[in-house]
Amino acid sequence: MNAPTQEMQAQAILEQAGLKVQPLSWRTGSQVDGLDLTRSEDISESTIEALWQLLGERGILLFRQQQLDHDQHLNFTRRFGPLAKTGLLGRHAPPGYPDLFKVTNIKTDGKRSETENAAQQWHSDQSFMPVPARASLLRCVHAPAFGGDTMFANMYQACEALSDGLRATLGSMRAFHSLFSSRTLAGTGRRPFSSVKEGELEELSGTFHPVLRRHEDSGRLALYVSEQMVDHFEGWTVAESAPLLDYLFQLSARPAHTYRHRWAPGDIIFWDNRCAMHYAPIDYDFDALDLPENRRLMFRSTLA
Ligand SMILES: O=C(O)CCC(=O)C(=O)O
Ligand SMILES: [Fe+2]
Repeated sequence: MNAPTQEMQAQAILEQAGLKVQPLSWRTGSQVDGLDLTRSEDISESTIEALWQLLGERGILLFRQQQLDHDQHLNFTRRFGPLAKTGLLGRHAPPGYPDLFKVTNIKTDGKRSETENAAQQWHSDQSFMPVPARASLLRCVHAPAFGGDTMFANMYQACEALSDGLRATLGSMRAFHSLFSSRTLAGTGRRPFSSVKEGELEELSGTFHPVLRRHEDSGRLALYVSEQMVDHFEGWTVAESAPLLDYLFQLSARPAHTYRHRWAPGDIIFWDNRCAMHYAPIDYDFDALDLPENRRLMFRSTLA
């Protein structure tokens, strides 16, 4: 079945259930209105399946004006499957909720937050693990008065934009994903998790994944390399890989392949890590984090 058909089918099921579905951009993202996520147990199985199917086509789903607490956030997430192990992110969980990841720039006792810049480069969550997270749900509690956006890239579109020749070549290649790739260090000058201790590094030692991956639900091919995690192809040196990787990163981040979200408290974005990447540009005054108008507070749940 081709993509538009699956997408239209999912959308029709949601509309029959009384929901409104609107595209966020031409190819990426849909806003779904009419659901009350505080009562996710009341959402029918067919609606959950259609949401999942639409997510696999559109890469992200946006729900607005949802005032969820942590339990409601996790209950909604669990409707789609088991939660991912948080691993190292567990240290950034709110008290009593080990399955949530707190992303904030709010200081604690005058100390800067380790997650203030959690998405400093394009990435797909947990791609450095042998079995990465399928999807993530990020809920906005506070957003800066301006900026604090998150960008999403449609990796199906990136794959479709390749020539047949390059797509065929990439189809037989694998790339090495690691949280401490030389690109991360070069791009930002610092490790994303500065407090990682010896012994925890094993979890982060990295792994190979195919450069093109077939999405298990949609059946479509997506490009699967990211600036934050990938610095070389299997059997290639970092220097040899760099030009082709640079090309692929630039291709995937083309404006026509992306959607940029301006957050409002109550927004929840559900993204599919198998076909979308994300990145949070620092587009507000990062030197004035003490100002209330710069406060950013989000919580993420993650599907295994
Ligand atoms: O801060 C953001 O907008 C995204 C953070 C992030 O990468 C994540 O929660 O996975
Ligand atoms: Fe992320």
